[in-house]
Amino acid sequence: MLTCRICEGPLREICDFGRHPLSGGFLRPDEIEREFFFRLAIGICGECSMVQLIEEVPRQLMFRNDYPYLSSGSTVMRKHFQQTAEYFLRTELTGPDPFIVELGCNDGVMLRTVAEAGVRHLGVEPSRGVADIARSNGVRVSTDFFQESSAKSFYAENGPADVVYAANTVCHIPYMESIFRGLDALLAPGGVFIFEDPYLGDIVQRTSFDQIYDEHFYFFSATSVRAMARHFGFELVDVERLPVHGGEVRYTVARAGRRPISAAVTTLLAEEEAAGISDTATLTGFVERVHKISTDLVDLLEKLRAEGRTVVGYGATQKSATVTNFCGIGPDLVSFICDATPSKQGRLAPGSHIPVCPPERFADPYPDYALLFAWNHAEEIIAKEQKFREAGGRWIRYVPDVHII
Ligand code: DWN
Ligand code: SAH
Ligand code: ZN
Repeated sequence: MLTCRICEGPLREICDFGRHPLSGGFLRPDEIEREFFFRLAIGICGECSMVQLIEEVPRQLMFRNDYPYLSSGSTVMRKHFQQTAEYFLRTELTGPDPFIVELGCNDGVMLRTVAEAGVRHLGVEPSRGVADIARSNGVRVSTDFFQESSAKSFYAENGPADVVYAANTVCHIPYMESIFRGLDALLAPGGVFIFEDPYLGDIVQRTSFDQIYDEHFYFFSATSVRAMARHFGFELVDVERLPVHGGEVRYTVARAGRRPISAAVTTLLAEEEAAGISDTATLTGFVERVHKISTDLVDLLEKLRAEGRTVVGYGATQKSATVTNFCGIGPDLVSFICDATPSKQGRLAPGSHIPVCPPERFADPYPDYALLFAWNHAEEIIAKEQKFREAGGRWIRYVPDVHII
């Protein structure tokens, strides 16, 4: 029997997406032969409602020295994290000598504002390449994985943390028992653990199935996070919905009984109950819509190819690995993908082996259609690439359904 990675309750499989590569595995041509694959499938726990991957990919394969994602690549996200830092500086970090720890600080997009304010901080970032960029931005970083053992040494060296924060990182960590033991060791008695991740409610409602890939192990809801916090002796005390990355929730967790539970928690729990977020019918409906998107997208791309239209991808996102590999989209349907990240350029996208090119290739000449893989950055990218529209180009989106804009 499959069991839940949080509470060991029975896990029921919801959807099998088939064989998938590492979503961050951008390849040189000589690496194709050795490409790693695993079974991408999700299930839901009958006890705690946590939606999770069924197979776990070893962390050292994903979070490597050459981890490709740079958090500062979007103006909207830079602003989001600057505002987040400013919010912490004026709320939780106002004591005599406050201390904040960030898990998965990446290139220092959030902590650089904290560092500039002269506040004690520590970024925990196992991917050395991005950790080095954070250091060059004046951020103090440990390249350990956060877990019970490293958390205990952070405490021994720095004392208690007022805030432990993580964006788009907690959902990447299967070993949650070790994380909560680490939090118990590191957090001040009245400290808080604040984390934000893609929200199951938005994934289901928008059919953003491309949020499901190797690194995203958990798909959180207020219902499952409340149960998880309880299971490890903590309590969910606040939630806030965020518009970034296609819809996220920021959860605040404290030691049980230390903070009042906000009305927002009660409201979101009630909304999830009313929407039947963990019901079989809801999840079956989601899977049916995923199959429809896949068929519609491939039909559209094949029709455009038959008409002799040119189609390229925009944004070599890790999400796009799920779309290309699940739908079976290769260089015959999407000739290349433009992406501003230097380390992805000149490589082949995982599994699909679609070449990744610098954004300058986009206008040289403009294609007839651009498939917007970075749909979560739509506003920013469409504004930046206004000339494409003016030249008669059209964007293709596939979330919440396949449409041309
Ligand atoms: O959870 C995760 C999120 C935070 O980041 C990680 N597991 C991995 C990664 O996921 P992703 O690759 O799906 O994230 P994004 O933010 O959707 O990626 C956007 C991609 O598009 C980047 O490669 C940068 C690129 N881009 C671009 O070329 N021009 C982005 C913008 C805004 C642009 O103007
Ligand atoms: N916080 C950034 C980066 C998210 S990508 C943002 O929101 O844009 C996820 C990051 O988590 C990667 O940089 C990865 O190296 C890091 N990570 C993965 N496992 C971790 C762990 N156990 N402890 C700390 N960081 C981890
Ligand atoms: Zn469970």
